[in-house]
Amino acid sequence: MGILNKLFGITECGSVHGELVDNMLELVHWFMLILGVGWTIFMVYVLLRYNKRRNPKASYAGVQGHATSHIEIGVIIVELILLLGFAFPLWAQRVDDIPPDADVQVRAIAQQYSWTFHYPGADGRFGNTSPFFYSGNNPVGVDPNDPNGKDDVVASELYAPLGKKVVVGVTSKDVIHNFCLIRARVTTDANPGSMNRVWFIPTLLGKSEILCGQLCGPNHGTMKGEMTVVNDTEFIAWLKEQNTVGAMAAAAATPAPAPAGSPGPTNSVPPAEPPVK
Ligand SMILES: [Cu+2]
Repeated sequence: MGILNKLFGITECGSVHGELVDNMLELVHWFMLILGVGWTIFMVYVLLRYNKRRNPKASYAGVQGHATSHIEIGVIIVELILLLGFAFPLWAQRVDDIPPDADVQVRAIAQQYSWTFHYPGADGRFGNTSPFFYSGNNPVGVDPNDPNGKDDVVASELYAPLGKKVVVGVTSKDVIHNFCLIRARVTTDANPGSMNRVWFIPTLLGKSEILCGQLCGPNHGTMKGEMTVVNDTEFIAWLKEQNTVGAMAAAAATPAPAPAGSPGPTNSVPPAEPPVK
């Protein structure tokens, strides 16, 4: 990691492409540092050189040379190269060049103020989803009549296998949020009614934070999720332990008796919503 990135306390990078993001960040910080120091020196020089005592009479002609214009044009050229040469292509690779052979497909569904994750399950196919199907027992809005959706996995955490291509589809149930995975150096808005996709290859095992990167309401600051990167076998084992859409629907249809020793009746589960045509 570059000196300035380290100085500013940037989170350790945990994705393959993240090095490129960090390099650009380091470069931009150096560029801004040079500009900031340069302009500060120039300002101090102007204050001393053109003070009232040394220049009792104002110059009506002003600056005659073109040095500052040349510096300005130079700065614009460097900024254009940074933006068009590095930033745009890097971003396009994350959001446009989605690999068709992704190892893991997952959807991150934002709501005030939490994240829910939706995996396609053993068949590798997501069930059809619609905002009309969102309910307490169907937090990812899978069509209850779609057979592809029965084995879909619902989780409150994001798990990802190390070194694999992970594609995250991001959407929202209510307002605009932002899926911000700092360690993996990816972020994209969560907009209701659309699915923004972004992808990465995790390179660091362990847990890291998922933040909401858009001011989405009074408790925006508490809207945190967690990503855990594990090895392949642990990932498959974890996936098997999670709730499925089919199991949640079945549990809702037949309320289980209260477990022995439980403190009285629990909150009743509302009946499933009728399918919307
Ligand atoms: Cu949010």
